[in-house]
Amino acid sequence: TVFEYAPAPESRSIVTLRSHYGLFVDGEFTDGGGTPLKTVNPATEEVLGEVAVGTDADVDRAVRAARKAFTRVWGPMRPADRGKYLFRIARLLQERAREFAVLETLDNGKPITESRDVDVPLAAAHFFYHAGWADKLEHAGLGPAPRPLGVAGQVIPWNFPLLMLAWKVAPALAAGNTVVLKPAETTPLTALLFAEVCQQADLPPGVVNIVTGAGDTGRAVVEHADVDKVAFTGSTEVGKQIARSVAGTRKSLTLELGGKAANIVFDDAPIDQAVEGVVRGIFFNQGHVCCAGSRLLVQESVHDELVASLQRRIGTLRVGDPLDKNTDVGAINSPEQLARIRELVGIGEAEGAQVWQPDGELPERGNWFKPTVFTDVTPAHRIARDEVFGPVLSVLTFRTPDEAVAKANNTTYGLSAGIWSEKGSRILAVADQLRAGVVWANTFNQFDPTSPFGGYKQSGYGREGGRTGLRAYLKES
Ligand code: TXE
Repeated sequence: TVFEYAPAPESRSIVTLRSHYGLFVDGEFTDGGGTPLKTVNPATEEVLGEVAVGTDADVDRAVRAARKAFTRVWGPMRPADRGKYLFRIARLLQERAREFAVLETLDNGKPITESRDVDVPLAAAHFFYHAGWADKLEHAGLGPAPRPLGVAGQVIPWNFPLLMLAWKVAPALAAGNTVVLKPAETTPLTALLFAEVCQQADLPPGVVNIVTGAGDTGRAVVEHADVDKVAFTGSTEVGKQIARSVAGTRKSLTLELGGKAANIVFDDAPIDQAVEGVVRGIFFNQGHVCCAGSRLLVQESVHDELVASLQRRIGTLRVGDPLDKNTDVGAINSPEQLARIRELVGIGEAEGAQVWQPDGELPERGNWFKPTVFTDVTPAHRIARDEVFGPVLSVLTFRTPDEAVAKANNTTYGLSAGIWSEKGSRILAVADQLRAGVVWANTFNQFDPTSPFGGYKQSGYGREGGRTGLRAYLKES
């Protein structure tokens, strides 16, 4: 299909790294007032480049550029013309797919097969999908004359840098808004390459502004008085701070926060297929996934068989060089994240769960963590409750469907869940009772721009993707 246009990346020589990267404001790359940050390849510890840091004044410049573009150009533009720009961006993402994939892998540490086959094609798919919406919003059942909100301030994390940008920017632009986006401090490079794509597409200056920096820059975006809408994906802790700071303003807010998903395997599930799904559910992207299947709930009668097959399969996973096409598990994105994973794993051992890791050496340089499985886990253990955001699976058991549902819902989060069973009626009955924004059946971690994604409880509020996702960027009248 058209989205599968992504030739195999050869090597990092396809990307040209710069020693210094600027902010993208009003259609141009400019310097930032803060002390620049270094962005590092987590697999080698090599410094990839120095990146400008946006101050409050830089964020203000970006918001003013976005406001001007909204008022004068993007807002008044014919919706069909906005759609053409989105199509152009989508095509350029496909044409430059290799470059985006290699750059994403260098900056983030994820396996090249994932950035090549998942992140980049899905980012392009998001722009294609939303390009189609631009001139059809009045037919979307969102009220008689849906209008854009204005300037969107968007803050994104480091686990899917380009894809999270696409989830935020594509619907905002399709609905007629302009944006100021702050990428995560450890993974700014594909957002800056995206800025080049905006220039290449002749997108009017100020429609998309990218302001790099850390939490202070993010806070400046969120708190800017002339921002109409805030969209955030990141930690629950920062999400709560943002909700507090936005409360009492006229801004609208969507939050996509953490998760602790249950992957429920019934005794009638095809075991081999379930093992693949459980492995994909937790080790995809090193487990740096908000909807990762980090709690395996397995029916007691098949526990031993499933855990044994799981361990055999994990033993075949290759951990290492993210640019190698045979790699299954790449590098942990930052030393800070590695420290968080180590701490929680240490707590898991101290609390009495049994830890298992496959044999094999990890590379000496860089941030690495072996695929890890905890058994003998109880619902009270921290590793059963806290988001690890790493390649760490906790295995719990259940006897009846009711017990599975109760344990799956026994979490402060509610982003996703998985069910493995041959029985359709059981899948439907259990799915109905799970308090999770997405429930997968006999599969896991499937994404599509047409499907709304978002959470219950402390996983946040609002949805991204599909018709529902557009609501977050429209005044419905
Ligand atoms: O997140 P932060 P961190 C979870 C995961 C992980 C933990 C910490 O459990 O271990 O969070 O990760 C910007 N105002 N998730 O510290 O700090 C920041 O610069 C505005 C789950 O990286 O939330 C970055 O761009 N912005 C999650 C973004 O917020 C602020 C993905 C996310 O960083 C800010 C990431 C502030 N006060 C982590 N402080 C998911 N849902 O997928 C920071 N930022």
